[in-house]
Amino acid sequence: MTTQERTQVGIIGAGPAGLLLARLLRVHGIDSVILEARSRDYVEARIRAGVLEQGTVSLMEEAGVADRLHREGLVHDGVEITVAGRRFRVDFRELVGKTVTVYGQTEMTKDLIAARLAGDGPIVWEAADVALHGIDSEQPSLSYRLAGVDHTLVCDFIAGCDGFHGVSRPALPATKSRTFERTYPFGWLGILADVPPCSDELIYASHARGFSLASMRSPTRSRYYIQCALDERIEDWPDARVWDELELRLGSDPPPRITRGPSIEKSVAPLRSFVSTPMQHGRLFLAGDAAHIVPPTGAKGLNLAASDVHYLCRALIAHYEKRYDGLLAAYSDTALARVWKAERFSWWMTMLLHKLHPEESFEAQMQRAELDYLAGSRAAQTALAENYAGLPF
Ligand code: RFL
Ligand code: PHB
Repeated sequence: MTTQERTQVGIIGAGPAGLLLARLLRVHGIDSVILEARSRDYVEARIRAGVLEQGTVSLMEEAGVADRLHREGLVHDGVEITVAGRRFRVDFRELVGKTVTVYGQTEMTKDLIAARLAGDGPIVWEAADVALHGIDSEQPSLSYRLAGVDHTLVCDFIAGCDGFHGVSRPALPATKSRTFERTYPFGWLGILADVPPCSDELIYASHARGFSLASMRSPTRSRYYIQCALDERIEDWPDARVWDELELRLGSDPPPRITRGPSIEKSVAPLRSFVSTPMQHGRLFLAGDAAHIVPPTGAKGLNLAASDVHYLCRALIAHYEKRYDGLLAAYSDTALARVWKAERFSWWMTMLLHKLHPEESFEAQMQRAELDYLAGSRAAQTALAENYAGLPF
């Protein structure tokens, strides 16, 4: 038996891109159905990003889901950078008049799911075998299976918000798409612990033993990362070893006040830069990690998903409210112009701060010179601040 349903926009994926798009469309009276492969518990427990640009916060406001974000989010005016034990600060507010907000992607996801389920429309959890059909036609559709029953969802448009491993990007015709990729020869080992953060702001540290980052989720929850080998085994990193390594790499004068505690999550993630162009074909539009990946060093992944959603939503509103399709036709070019700049910034931050070259090599000297330049130049710090706090969209 096959059940057939209809909606205006069929959205694949209940990550931040899919959920934010659905919410913004609802605000403008446009219907959608979200198909999500995983369970609600799984999606709400996933630990990921933590830093929101002002533009992302504004979109959450526009979506009417920013109350808790404003209550609990931590507004940061800048970041600290430690180079071989010497610490300096980049002041976003002073240099570019902007701030960032520390609020977990997990919390943002929970807020968006709660709003959706309060009457916005369905999220089909654990939708199996989602497949796209007729993206070149005016009536594309999505098929999926739920609890053994086959369903078809007929829509006007499909939004592929299903992340890097989803089914949307492979549905673009191979002859018309092109991908660009760079992998890095290291990963990040991350831990989450219910201990107070070691500093009021994030600390990015470049050290002879490798990069590390001190971040946070709240005044009582810390998130730390260390550069590690790609094949690193979590079993080889008991908590005590992680804390010892963080103390060495984050060490500075005065030293940060690192409070140790049991980890509540520990994982290794590879670093990757990836862009698939174009981000649309026929009636299929990709947004977020489905179309591009950045290494986490610049804290851009979630924020890029948000800016894609902004452009796509604006284009769909123009279609439904004004019967104007120019913005839809330009979606990929518009989104990619911002994506490439964020790719460049994330690649640059990654290459600047990680241990990549032998100590005595020319490349290591270039890295030191660039870090020294950043530490002492207002112009260099302004460029970092402008990109980290987020280019306009
Ligand atoms: P997501 O979050 O991957 O969501 C995609 C959703 O689609 C579902 N899905 C499917 N559903 C139906 N059918 C299928 N066939 C499906 N295949 C997949 C998935 O289950 C999932 O629910 O993509 P989205 O929405 O584009 O959001 C992107 C962000 O999640 C990502 O860019 C950020 O988390 C990246 N990132 C960071 N971004 C920042 O802006 N600031 C940060 O500080 C930051 N830190 C990070 C990060 C990512 C990390 N990891 C683990 C990759 C730190 C880490 C460690
Ligand atoms: C995080 O808190 O998870 C985080 C913060 C900044 C980054 C990456 C990750 O650059």
